[in-house]
Amino acid sequence: MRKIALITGATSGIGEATSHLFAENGINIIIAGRREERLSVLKNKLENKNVQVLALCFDVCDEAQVKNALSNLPDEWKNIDILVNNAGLAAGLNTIQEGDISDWNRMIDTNIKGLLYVTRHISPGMTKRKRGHIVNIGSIAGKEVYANGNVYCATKHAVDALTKGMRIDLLPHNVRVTQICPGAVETEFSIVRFRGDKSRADKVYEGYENLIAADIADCVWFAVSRPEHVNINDMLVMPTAQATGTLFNKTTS
Ligand code: NDP
Ligand code: 8X3
Repeated sequence: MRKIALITGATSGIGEATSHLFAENGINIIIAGRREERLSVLKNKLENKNVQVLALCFDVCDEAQVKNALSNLPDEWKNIDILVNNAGLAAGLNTIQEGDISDWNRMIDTNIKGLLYVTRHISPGMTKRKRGHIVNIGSIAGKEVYANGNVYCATKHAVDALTKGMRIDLLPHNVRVTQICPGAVETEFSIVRFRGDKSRADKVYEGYENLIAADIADCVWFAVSRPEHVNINDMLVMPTAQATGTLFNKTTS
């Protein structure tokens, strides 16, 4: 029987690339995000790869929406084998003393509380069935802290801690828990961070070869396709030209 995966943040970047790779490997997928039109286009593309797709439009920050979407799944979609907690964002890049409190709330609500809400609704099915795999998308920002990254880094450090906590709590239930921590991946991430300022976003990726979303999708697929007795705990995946959150080997400045 085909496995079922739920991928949050499937409308763009890493989540979208992971959805394609899962479909190519015969996984039926629940794709989730807030942008309905994108979900519908992606659903069609994935169905052309001969898998079943369910599109769920909800905001991970809104616990009522998460509950409504995930507690009313059709029977054939209830037994989720793989949860990829990918939805996330950075908002702004500011010192703590100049930080925008609404940016802080968005990052905390999405990257921490959203991940928790989705996990809380999906993990009981996994513990009941005594199988499942949760993959959290962390970041280099969850391993170190860089200037002006304060709250985003804190949210990704929280993902790091939650991944470890989940692994301990789910241990008796045979549920695997993995964290994938990317360095710089060119997606819509920086466009969102800089509120649609595309030229500022483009500069983040200038002068070196950044990762692309498919590189991270490969890592997610590697983790979930290991034999059942193997758990990939944590993968920190950087561009060859990036050593730390902020140190790059750039050919141009
Ligand atoms: P994108 O901006 O391209 O994609 C982010 C995805 O998250 C979108 O599909 C978006 O969908 C979804 N999302 C954001 N907020 C919400 C919300 N409130 N409810 C539901 N879905 C939401 O960025 P990436 O693909 O790069 O980001 C994916 C993950 O990877 C994030 O957790 C990010 O922190 C992490 N990451 C990214 C790195 C990078 O350099 N790009 C490096 C390290 C980690 P929609 O807008 O339709 O809701
Ligand atoms: C996204 C990468 O370097 O902006 O998590 O923190 S970074």
